[in-house]
Amino acid sequence: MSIIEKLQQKFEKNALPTRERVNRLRKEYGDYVLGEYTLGQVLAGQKGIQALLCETSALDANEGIRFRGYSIPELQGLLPKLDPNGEPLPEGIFYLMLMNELPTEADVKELGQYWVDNCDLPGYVAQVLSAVPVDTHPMTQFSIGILALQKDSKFAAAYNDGVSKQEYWRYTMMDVMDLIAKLPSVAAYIYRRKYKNNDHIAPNKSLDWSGNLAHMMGFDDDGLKRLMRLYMTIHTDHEGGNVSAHATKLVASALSDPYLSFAAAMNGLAGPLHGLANQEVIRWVYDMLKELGTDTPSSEQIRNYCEETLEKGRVIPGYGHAVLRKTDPRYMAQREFALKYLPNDPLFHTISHLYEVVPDVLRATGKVANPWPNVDAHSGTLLIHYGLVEYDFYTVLFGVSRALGVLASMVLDRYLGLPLERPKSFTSEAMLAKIDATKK
Ligand code: HAX
Repeated sequence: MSIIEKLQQKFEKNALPTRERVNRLRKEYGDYVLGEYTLGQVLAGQKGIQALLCETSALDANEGIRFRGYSIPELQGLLPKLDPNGEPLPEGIFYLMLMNELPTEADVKELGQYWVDNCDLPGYVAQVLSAVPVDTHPMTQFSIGILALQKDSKFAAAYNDGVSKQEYWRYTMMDVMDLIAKLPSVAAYIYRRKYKNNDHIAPNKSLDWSGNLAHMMGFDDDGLKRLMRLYMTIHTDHEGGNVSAHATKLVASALSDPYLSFAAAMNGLAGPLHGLANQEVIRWVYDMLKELGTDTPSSEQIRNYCEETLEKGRVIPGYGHAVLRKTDPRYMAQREFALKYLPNDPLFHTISHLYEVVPDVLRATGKVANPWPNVDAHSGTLLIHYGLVEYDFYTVLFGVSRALGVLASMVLDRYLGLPLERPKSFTSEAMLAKIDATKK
């Protein structure tokens, strides 16, 4: 039996109770009132409105993310690792999110082997990427590379052949496995072309998925490989409503295949209020250090610089969150990594210093709902430490990881037969008229 058939067999068995539960909710509780929502919430970006089903992870405002019920510190102990003192393998968190079951070492090894064995890019993808101006933002190139791969979608081909809707999830899973296998190669191709004179590096298929990504980008030291395993694990999923996860769900709900759906997610991740914040943090910190003329600014200098940023009508990148109301546990996981492996790094000290100063500055505005750092406040400093200094590339790495969560969800959504998403919109004129009518 192939690994895909094995995964499908296990998935069907493990996902059946979820399908039964969702069908029960549909049949028996369709008229259950979830809550009321206000016009204010809609105009604030639908914040706090529970309107999406997502099983792979759940986000608590104070505690942070749990993947299938497990927190990041718990998973650091429970997921298989290459080295007992190292970081978990992201293959394991994908398996957990997809199967709702912790993987064995053998599960993770088999999955990772499939991904690296299938990482080679078709020649036409390299041709498409080579035609893009090299100064095009890496996230735009990433989205183009993903779309170029769509030609080989097994879901799209099966749909064209008239496959039954009961079988959609099987072809979705095949595409998901192929796409995840190829994303590190797309990312590495863009990286080597843009920053390393188009000098490409062949995959090393004896490495794990993250290790091979680091290798193809040109980093063969243990440090970056170790960091990649943590990075690729913690950026995977953040429940269903964030822009990249929701974009995947929305586009997939039209029965678009995983390539089309995931490219949409990446276009959302490329926004500065979402994933692009990881490059913006480093850009903003470097601008600050340059303007202040020091690598070790005082708290007062940092405070003044933050206030200037706010006065200019800009945000302080890496701080704030639409759901979280405490420090992001993904920030803390990276901080612990830094304390363990790079405690004397000067940029890490600046990032830690910001953590002491920025929350008070944001609180003083009186309007910021969450003054604490999010995942993006910390990731750049770790990458820079290991020599990955091209910060406009960072969101691509976030994107490679995000695939694991949103595409695991997509397989499940197809299995559950979730319908087309189609909320109702209104015009402001009609809304005011409606409100006026209720006052009469
Ligand atoms: N700096 C300055 N102002 C901020 C701020 C920050 N870091 N965070 C929030 N605010 C402002 C908002 O811009 C908003 O101002 P206006 O009323 O003038 O429009 C006000 O505070 C209220 O916003 P909020 O309710 O606290 O936050 P939202 O839910 O609207 O937005 C954001 C959440 C993450 C977009 C926001 O906090 C932000 O812009 N942060 C900086 C960018 C960032 O780090 N993004 C990454 C978030 C995590 C993520 O998705 N990673 O991929």
